[in-house]
Amino acid sequence: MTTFTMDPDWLPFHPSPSKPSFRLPEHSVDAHCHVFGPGAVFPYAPARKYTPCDAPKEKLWALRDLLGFERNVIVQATCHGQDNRALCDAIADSGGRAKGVASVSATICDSELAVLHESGVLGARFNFVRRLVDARPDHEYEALAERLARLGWHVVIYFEAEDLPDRFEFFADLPVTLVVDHLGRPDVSKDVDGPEFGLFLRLLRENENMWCKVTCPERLTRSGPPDYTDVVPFARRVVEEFPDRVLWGTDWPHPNMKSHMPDDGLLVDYIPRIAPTPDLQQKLLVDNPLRLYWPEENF
Ligand code: 0GY
Repeated sequence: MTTFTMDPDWLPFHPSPSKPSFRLPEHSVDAHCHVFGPGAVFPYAPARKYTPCDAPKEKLWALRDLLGFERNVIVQATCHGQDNRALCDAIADSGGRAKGVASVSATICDSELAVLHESGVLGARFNFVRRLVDARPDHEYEALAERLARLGWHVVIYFEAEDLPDRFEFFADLPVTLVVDHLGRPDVSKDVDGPEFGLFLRLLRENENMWCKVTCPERLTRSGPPDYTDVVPFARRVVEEFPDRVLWGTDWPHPNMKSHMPDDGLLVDYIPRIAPTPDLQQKLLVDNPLRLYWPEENF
């Protein structure tokens, strides 16, 4: 049995999150969260860029119930590389209340993709954040995107805003439904009406196959918790302009946070600030994620 020691500067998830004041609508989905290990059962990848603390499925289910979510979308984290066993184990344990987004290699064969699909995986993540993964050639992503689209999957893309000008056409040309992580990671000290965020809004405007997670104020903020005042205009702009293509999630257990560890209950209380009406909340938390991840239920 391999044991792992978390990085010395690793911030563990909040030990006792508060119960939110905001009452989530019925059937709400936490559409971006992770499971880590436990490393003794599901070893972390040799090529990982960080070693986290274990964040097993049981803790995720407890958080789901405390916050008032019904379901989870678990996104494969880079510390597990392309070994999706911890993810699939969690989905299998969820009683139909979790779906997954995997990480897959360019050489994955159709039968392996079929096994993931059967397990409840409906998407793959393409990660372009250099501190998290080594670069892969674009043609690998293009070929994979075509294969995944045929399966009815979508692709989650994670990138930094400063890389968008170079990547704009590449993303626009990927022939698959795309979901952008964490608002495209804008620099929120800049103007929400400025050219940088304007480019991101243009990407969403010109490509109706693109969705956006309005997640991670805790990663983007400079003004800090719990109000994340500087992130609100960015997230709210996207929610209001693209109400049918937005998703929300906790990002528990919040990998690689350095400034602070959010209280997940207070993160839920932030939702009405970016989705101020019951109609927007229903789309963000229920209708959109169910349409993407539980299409078989025809809500
Ligand atoms: C996130 C963000 C991060 C990490 C990962 O897969 C990952 O390792 O996603 C990050 O460090 O920004 O989405 O949880």
